[in-house]
Amino acid sequence: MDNILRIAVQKSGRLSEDSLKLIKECGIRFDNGAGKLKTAATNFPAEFLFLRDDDIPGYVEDGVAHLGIVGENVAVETNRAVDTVHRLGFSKCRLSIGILRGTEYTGVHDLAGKSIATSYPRLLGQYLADAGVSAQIHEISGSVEIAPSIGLADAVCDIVSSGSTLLSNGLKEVEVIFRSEAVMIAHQRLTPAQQELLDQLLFRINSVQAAKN
Ligand code: PRT
Ligand code: ZN
Repeated sequence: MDNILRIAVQKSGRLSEDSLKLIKECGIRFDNGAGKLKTAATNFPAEFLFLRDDDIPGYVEDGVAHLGIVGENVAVETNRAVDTVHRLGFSKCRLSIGILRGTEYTGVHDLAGKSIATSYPRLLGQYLADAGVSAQIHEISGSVEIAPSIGLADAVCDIVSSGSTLLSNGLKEVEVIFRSEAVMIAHQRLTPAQQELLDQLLFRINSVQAAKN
């Protein structure tokens, strides 16, 4: 299995469609029959694994997958030993702090002593440490935006795209702490044959991206 690239992509979610589109634009053909967890390319030595996005960095670190496509937010938060080899330009979003709309806010120091609900404790913790602010991080895995209105936390730190989720939960965005897009991550100990295949793939991705600009 030395001369095949195993590429992990999100099974179903906001990254899936654009990830598969990019692969197709690179001229790589495969059959992604509904519900399949693994499929082989028919005209390139690659296999695709369809996984939850949160699991992809760990698989790439372990070498179960050689490459993966994930949001940079997930790549950084999971803190796995992988290399980011390319920025892909889709699934752009930001990780932001939001507070209840009626609350006065003059700057990040207003968060001192407050509790902030998030699924991104590492990124938030780093941001607060850099800002010299001591706040309580309340880790929750989903429906983060509801936390302030039900009294679970004073603020949230979550992914924002259009801003409509914040708005509909009575929140306002007060700090952007991280800007993200989809990235390609790679295992750190590829064989020379796999590295050669990765170079070929990156060459094709660059050509696809150049044609769009
Ligand atoms: O099932 P699996 O674990 O694989 O997927 P998931 O549900 O964890 O992730 P998914 O598919 O929601 O998102 C995958 C990646 O897409 C994220 O890691 C981000 O890099 C990127 N992305 C881009 C987004 C958004 N835009 C986005 N809007 N991820 C999440 N959101 C959510 C956000 O959490 C919030 O609830 O959408 C809401 C905010 O959207 P707006 O438009 O109302 O601001
Ligand atoms: Zn996920």
